[in-house]
Amino acid sequence: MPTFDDITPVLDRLAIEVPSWAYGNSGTRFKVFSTPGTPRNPEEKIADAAKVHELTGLAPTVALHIPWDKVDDYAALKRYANDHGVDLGTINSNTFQDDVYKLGSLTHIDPAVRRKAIDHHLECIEIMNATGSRDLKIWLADGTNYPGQGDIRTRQDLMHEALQEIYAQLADDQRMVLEYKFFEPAFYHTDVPDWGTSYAHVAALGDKAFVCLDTGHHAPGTNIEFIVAQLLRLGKLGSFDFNSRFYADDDLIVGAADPFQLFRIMVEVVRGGGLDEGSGVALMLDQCHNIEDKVPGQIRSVLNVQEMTARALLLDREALTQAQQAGDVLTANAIYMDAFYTDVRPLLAEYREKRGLPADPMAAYAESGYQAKIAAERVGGQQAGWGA
Ligand code: PSV
Ligand code: MN
Ligand code: MN
Repeated sequence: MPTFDDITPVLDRLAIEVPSWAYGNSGTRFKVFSTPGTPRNPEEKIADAAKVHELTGLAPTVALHIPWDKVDDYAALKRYANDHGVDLGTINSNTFQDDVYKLGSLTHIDPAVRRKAIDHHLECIEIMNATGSRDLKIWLADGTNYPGQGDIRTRQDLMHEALQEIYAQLADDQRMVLEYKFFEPAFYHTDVPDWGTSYAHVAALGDKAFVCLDTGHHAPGTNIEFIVAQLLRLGKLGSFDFNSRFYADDDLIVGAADPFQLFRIMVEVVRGGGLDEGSGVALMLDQCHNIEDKVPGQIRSVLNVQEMTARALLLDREALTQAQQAGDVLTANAIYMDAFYTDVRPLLAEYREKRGLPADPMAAYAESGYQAKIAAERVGGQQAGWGA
């Protein structure tokens, strides 16, 4: 089994991007509860994200969502982030909140609507040029509710054309990541419902297009780590949206519902080179904190990813391969489970202290007074965007 010292170089480069929208108020269609101290603008979301990074060393970048995070001067926003010790990351497009997109955006039958949706993505690329962001992330709410409502096949063709136009505007060092989701808000069919559809589109686009895997976007019981292994094998896993779910797209804290699943995913990420130096696999969170405080919710999340990554790195691969090759089912499974059951928390606490970070970032946050400070300073915080 590797020692903790063996795995620290990989832990040192672990970076988890946090989403700006995790710091805003969010909820369900029943109620959006507001939390004292909720950011009122993109700068305050970035300041909160910077606090997460300051206490964990794990979250150096913040993803923006346009137009939720629209500002006049993106270069200035980048400077603001840098002054706070973080950087701006992925730019997320949004073609799901405008009335005009009721029947689709990049797949809409009306060319004028498709034009508007394409132009929005071109504007996102302009923003990426100003922020220095590498990735444009596209999640489409496009789909239909009733059989016969739209021509599924035509919509695929329209989407391909639209994605091609957007892709053509990417600079050499920029990428597109296309996210899939099996249902919601459309209930009959979704235009990018699964990894295979996303893969087919990004493969047709070219080398700068990849799949984004959101862990909450699969049917219950789906073997997500298999998809991870396959996409890494194909060289097309661009990024993760981490969160956890009990039922649908719950967007709960990653590792909260099923830590073993997170471990299994990280084992495949490690196996497929996703944590190697220069790997193109971006680890991001896509979460909402409906009832818990948002900053410590994000701290908990990045720590959960770190913890399961450490356990995955401790897997004794040599012994595992031997057992697999010998057809020794139970020994192979025991080796796998040994890594999962290894309590790395004390070692991680020590590891953090050695790097000048708090041993317990959750406790450090509670003691920092930050929550009380933002609650006093910020009145009338923003909703994350859902239903806003
Ligand atoms: C909607 O399901 C969603 O959660 C997608 O996962 C996107 O990544 C996110 O919203 C932000 O657009
Ligand atoms: Mn997502
Ligand atoms: Mn989602």
